[in-house]
Amino acid sequence: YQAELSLKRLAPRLQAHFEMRVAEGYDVSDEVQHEFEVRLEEHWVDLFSLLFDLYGTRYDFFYHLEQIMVTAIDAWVKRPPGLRSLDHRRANDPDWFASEKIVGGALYVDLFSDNLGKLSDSIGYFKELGLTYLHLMPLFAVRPGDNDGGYAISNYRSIDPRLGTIEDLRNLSEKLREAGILLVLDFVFNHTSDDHDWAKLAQSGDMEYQKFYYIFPDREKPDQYEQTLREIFPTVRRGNFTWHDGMQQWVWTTFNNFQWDLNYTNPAVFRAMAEEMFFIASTGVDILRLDAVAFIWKQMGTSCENLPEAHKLIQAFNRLTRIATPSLLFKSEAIVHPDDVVKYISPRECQISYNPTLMALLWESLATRNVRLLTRSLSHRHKLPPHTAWVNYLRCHDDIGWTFDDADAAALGINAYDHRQFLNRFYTGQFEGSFARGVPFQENLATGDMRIAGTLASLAGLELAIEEGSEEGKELAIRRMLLLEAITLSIGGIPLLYLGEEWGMLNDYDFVKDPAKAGDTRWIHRPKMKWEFLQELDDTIGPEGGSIRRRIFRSLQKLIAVRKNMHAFAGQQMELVNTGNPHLLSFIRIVDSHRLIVMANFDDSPQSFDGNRLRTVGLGRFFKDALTDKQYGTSEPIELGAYQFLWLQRI
Ligand code: OTU
Repeated sequence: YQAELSLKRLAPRLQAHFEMRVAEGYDVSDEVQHEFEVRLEEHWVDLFSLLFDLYGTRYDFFYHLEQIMVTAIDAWVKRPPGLRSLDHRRANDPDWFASEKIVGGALYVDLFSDNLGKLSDSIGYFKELGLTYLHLMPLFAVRPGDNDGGYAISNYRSIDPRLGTIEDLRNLSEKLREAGILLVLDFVFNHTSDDHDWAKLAQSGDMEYQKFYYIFPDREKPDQYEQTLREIFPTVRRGNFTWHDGMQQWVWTTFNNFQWDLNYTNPAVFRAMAEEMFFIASTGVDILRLDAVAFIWKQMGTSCENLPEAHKLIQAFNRLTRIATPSLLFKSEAIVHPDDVVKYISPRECQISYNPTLMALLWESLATRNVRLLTRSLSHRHKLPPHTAWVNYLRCHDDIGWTFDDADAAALGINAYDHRQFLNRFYTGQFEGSFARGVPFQENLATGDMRIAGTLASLAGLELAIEEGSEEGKELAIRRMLLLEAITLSIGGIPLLYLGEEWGMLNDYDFVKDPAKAGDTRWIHRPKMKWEFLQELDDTIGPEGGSIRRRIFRSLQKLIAVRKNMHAFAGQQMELVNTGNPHLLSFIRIVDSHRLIVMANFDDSPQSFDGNRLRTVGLGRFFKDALTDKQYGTSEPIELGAYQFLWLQRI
């Protein structure tokens, strides 16, 4: 009743706002306005309840509510017609992103192609590799010096001049759309840079903007909060607060000192960030990656991570997009405990999410050569609600953290603390027999905690093998890389490559020469693209000759092409197949009448699987590997070589 009454009271003001925009010359037909109103009706009660829960006790709640709705109207009024027609199509097809045709790639504009203008020239490259989804790492204006790889944004409405202009971004997004490639950009909404206008106003003593952040005159509150907080970047600074000399006050900075956490208990912050979100969306973005979702709400006496209000905030942003930009999806970046990761995933919150648990456990399986923990986790953690999807990846611009569930490990007799210590030793190459060449990220000497940095190839053993000149080592490393890729491409969800992977790029140790990067080991896995690699694709060298890089590129390209051709890889549904062998992972993918069995050997020695176990999975008695066409049957053991995988289909 409250919601309806509020809408009735708001309606004339919203009408007046529409009329004002028409008078200003915006092209708003009755039909366009009507569409907005229909969706507003549909989502109003939800939106109102969310905002009321978050801000209803404020004396000026109704004022903020109106401002927020005006923001949504403007987003719709100014929405380019091309995006509006996309809005129609996708609103009627809530599973549009479940397609097997979607394969993603992520890159840094400057490291890949210098700038946005030149990036358009690479559309042919993306198509050749088979990508249909492109995540550009943050490209907005940033503070001078260290900017955390673009995550310290000083202006969400202008592009870092080294990369181009908003016009360049619009041009690129149009070209990508014509090429059938989705555009993904970050919405870095937990914090701004310390030189964002809001932060500068706060520094100049403006109270209104000091309330945009968490600012404290002394240590009293910070010390109380610290009792229950984790440290995310402990090598940057102990604790979560930074002293600001100019203001003579403490500022909440979960990440770097120059990244100021926004204060979402203030509805003006919600509205201001909604405006920035809609601006970013208007450049033609299909998916927004919601950065650091876990941290956006704080509450004394808690960990200030994954709080119920954080979900409400994202849901409120989601409702706004359903009303004003319905084709836009949210991708959750919650690199936290698996129980918390899934809480962000729903059509009403984030439709898609990174799958950090699968990522970590694939690396875990590679180190242990055993899929028990992976299988256990998949058995109860892979399934998602309808109209949502995992984004499956192996590496990204960030570190690897061992975020598996301690109880999943304990059920198998694995001590989680010890196991993480083992994995850290393994992936930093300190464990006897390790093939990996990773480096520690954010090692916390107080807790013994650390995360791992390094490229896919270096972590999978290619760097060490090249250094040792071991042909066998190189072979095994390449197989490990392709094994992991084959899983993310087939297990259900959107696969996401981190570009450079397709060439087996090794760690780049030169980052230490740049003072703005030297303190952050993640730069080791952010190398510059080397375009000369493309010459190595020359097939006249013969299929068995040529470089390691060519083999990796061509193999990955083939895996992608085969995936995009098999409808069984659409969607999310996946059932594990009991292999009776701790080194072998197997699962079945079923979509309508299409089925496919994936088998993967995580051991470096051959493993055998009783074909009989596949009698009841509906493939028939004879089937073939979609990648090699080799035939198999239920009456014989299926032999898999070191790190071999099969995509088995009916003949
Ligand atoms: C994100 O990651 C970004 O991906 C990082 O590149 C940024 O540095 C950071 O936010 C700040 O913007 O701590 O090590 O989910 O693991 O959000 C990466 C929890 C990070 C964090 C994650 C964060």
